[in-house]
Amino acid sequence: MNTHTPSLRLIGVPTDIGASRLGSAMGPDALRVAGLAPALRHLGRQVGDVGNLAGPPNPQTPPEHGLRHLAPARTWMEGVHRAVGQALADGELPLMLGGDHSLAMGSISAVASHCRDRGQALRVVWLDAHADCNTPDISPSGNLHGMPVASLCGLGPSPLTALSGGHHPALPASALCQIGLRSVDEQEKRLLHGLGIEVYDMRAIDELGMREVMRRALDGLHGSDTHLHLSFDVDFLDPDIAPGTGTPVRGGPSYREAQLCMEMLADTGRLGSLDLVELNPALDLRNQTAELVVDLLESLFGKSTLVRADR
Ligand SMILES: [Mn+2]
Repeated sequence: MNTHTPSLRLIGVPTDIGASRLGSAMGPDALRVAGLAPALRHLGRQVGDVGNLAGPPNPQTPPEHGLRHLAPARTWMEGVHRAVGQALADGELPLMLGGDHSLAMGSISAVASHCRDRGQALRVVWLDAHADCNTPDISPSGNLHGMPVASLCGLGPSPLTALSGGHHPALPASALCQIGLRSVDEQEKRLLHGLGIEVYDMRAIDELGMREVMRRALDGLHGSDTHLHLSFDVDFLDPDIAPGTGTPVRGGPSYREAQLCMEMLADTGRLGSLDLVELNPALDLRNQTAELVVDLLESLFGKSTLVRADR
């Protein structure tokens, strides 16, 4: 079982370079204002905040060859990749404070390299309203935050797919599991299907219930040596409870469903790294979405109502 409890390393990634709507660059500070670090310390965790990574500004230029902002976005991803690799090498748990979801190309490629070097299995749980599985050929917008899943699975231009030390693809599609999807582009559907990614869309959550979805998604993790990476897009949540995000889609998980999701992730004891992305304070109401995220992350890091016999 997991005897070592790693320190958490908060890493701010203040950029919206992969998105159309500006504002997720302010996400890291909104999470700090909402009291993320003290809340996690209150649970007995060691928490260090290394501040924000630096990177190029958002040039707000139109797509070239189906991609927007490739060169400066790649600079951000390299910075994220290095910071995550360093945190893992230091035995800490990197927690990315996004920023838009394009940063996951940097973080997950680094996690995948780390696991490959150690011969450790990797499971990536991707909570999102969208599949983020576009490529420049099929993307309606050219925005990079719609492409991390395809890029990590080896589809897309080499500046994006080759982040994992030239290892191609960064990870097998079978390592990924997506939960909460309810807005997938037509050609993206075919790509997802072709890659064979395990997907639980909102219909699956309706029909099976969150408990059974999470049981399947986390099957085999308890008591294993698997590294669990969580990529948590705020638009996973229903916009009625989480309005502070750039691409909201109605019909998402409720507060209780999201809590159960976090509690079951915590129960595995395997969480090794985390992206928290697409929080947009410019669209939020009195920071309520950031506060909700802090509440959910408390559950993710072990807050529970009762002493649980299974821990
Ligand atoms: Mn996303």
